[in-house]
Amino acid sequence: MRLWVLVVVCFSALARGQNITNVTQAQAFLDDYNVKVSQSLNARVKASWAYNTNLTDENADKMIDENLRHAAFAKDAAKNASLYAWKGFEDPMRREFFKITDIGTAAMADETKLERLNTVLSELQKLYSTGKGCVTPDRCLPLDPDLTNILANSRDIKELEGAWKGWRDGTGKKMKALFTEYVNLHNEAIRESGYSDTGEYWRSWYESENFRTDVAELFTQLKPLYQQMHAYTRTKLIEIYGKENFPSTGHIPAHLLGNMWAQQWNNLYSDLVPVEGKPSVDITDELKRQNFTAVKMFEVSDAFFTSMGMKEMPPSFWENSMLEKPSDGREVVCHASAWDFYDGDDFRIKQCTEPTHSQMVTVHHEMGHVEYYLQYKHQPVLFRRGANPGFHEGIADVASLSFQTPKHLHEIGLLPVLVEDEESDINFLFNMAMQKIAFLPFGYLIDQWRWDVFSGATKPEEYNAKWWDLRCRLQGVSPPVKRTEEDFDPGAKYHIPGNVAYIRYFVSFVIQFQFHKALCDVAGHSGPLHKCSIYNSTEAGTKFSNMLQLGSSKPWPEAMQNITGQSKMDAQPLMDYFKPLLQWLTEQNAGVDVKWSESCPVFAETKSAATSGLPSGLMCLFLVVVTGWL
Ligand code: BJ2
Ligand code: ZN
Repeated sequence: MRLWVLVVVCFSALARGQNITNVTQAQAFLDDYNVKVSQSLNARVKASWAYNTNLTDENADKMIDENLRHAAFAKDAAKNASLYAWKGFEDPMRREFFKITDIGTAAMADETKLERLNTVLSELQKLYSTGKGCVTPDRCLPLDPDLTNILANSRDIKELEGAWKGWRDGTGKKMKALFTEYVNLHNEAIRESGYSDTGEYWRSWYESENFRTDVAELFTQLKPLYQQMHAYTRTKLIEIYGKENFPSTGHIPAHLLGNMWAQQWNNLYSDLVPVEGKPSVDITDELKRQNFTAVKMFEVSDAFFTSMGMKEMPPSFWENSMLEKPSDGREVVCHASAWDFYDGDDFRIKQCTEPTHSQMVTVHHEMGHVEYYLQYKHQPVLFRRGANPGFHEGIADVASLSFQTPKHLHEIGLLPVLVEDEESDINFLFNMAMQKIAFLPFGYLIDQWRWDVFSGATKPEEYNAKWWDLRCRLQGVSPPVKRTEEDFDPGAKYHIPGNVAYIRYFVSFVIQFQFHKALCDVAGHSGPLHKCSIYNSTEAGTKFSNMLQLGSSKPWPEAMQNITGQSKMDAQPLMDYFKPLLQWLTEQNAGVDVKWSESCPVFAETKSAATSGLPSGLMCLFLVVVTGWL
């Protein structure tokens, strides 16, 4: 009798699994799914926006409820989709079914655990976004705009050190336990959806067996360029701050590069400018002089896209976005982001915009994301994504490669004087390299660290040490003050508590030059790539839009082929773009060892290390007492 029951159960399970082959029925399922998923995502994103623009406990609870409700919806839809024999369908139907079944953390069966994961994530987000850094014990400041400005503009090494350490004490240090819990819960959830760990799941978005080796090879190929930038920057910074502030290992102390994470160095442009006496290519002063408001900065960016015949931001964008840091006392997530509300109508940006060159680049970046959302909004909901996450980021940066060319800035009145000669070219390329080349090892290493954390190769008791191993080895930067496992420096970077994969940015910084080159060709540009601007080119706009409209409906190599004529990631356009600068840097660095030691400096070696322990007066007293006692 028991055996009979078992046979019936197994048979009906088999019958339930993957047996609907009727394509018309499958299409009806997809149509119905698209209506429902759009509503479900819209409600979820609204709750998330509410929390991100007002970090209260009440908004956190609502966001968590919405996340759980949507997870239940996704799980149910995945179950229903698995009734279809979708693996035998043709693309794009097969592809859409796959995406419905690939539900990430929503696969977690234990609802209490899924709720806990969501709670941990909202707490991590809040710790980061409300964190303050104490530059001195009685001077505690938020990241935006205060600590950001100190890192960008102060040349007082003690103040820089205070801001750098203060931010890490005020954020990452408080996250270690929560982050460890998040890693375990996230992995557990992801394993239930069939991946070995979260890193494997994140890499699956690139749909390539070779993705890890592909990015490693690109990184190796680009390393010589970075080494030249690093060596030149180090020489100049030693002139500014004195040799005693630099370790003998060849590393650059991480607080001296103009940015809280030393990820992009262009805030040092005026200190390090290759050829003095030329008009600046940094527009910060001009934005301030012309009293640029946040809205004006976004209007300038909007005009860039429309000049190419691309889509303008809809009225609701201007009504609903948060383009400035609120002054009503609300705590918000200031880290800039772009938002798709999945109703085909509501698209927003949230940015605590300041009138600086770096922020103008970010304005274009976020608007580039929204342009992608607008272009693919007709696609089924699950194809409303980048061809891969690196595509979304690369697309986001394409406009600003043209926007920043001195000729264009001059034309739109943001560079008062235009000088076009080889020396000015070097200055411009140097500013771009401080953004693009300086970023490469940073963009590469974050997920090298996280992939090992998720796989378990890196244990919680070595989180910070492994982080600094990578920072020292790959980026050639070292901590200005001693670090231990009491610290959790990865947590001081938005995307770690924010649960946002990062290799997308490394991919982006390579492929955006492929996109730029392809669009410049279509725009009829001749001459060096770094001089090209696609502003006003409707030919480039059409080519660009056609690719964006694909969303993720096809595997990314097809989207790449569509725009560049070839299907692979390729570092050559980036190298071509910077070729004149590489030659110039190599000449400047003649006779300089452009390398640095593999491992971090041993702490006592640096001046800061010596002074960061006991104050020297106290240390002397201690030695006198001990010697006397002996
Ligand atoms: C400033 C920028 C992100 C971005 C935000 C936060 C995380 C994801 C989004 C997504 C977009 C999308 C950022 C810019 C270059 C390097 C990196 C950094 N903020 N995100 N919703 N950047 O990519 O815009 O807006 O649709 O996928 O973090 O480290 O500063
Ligand atoms: Zn982005």
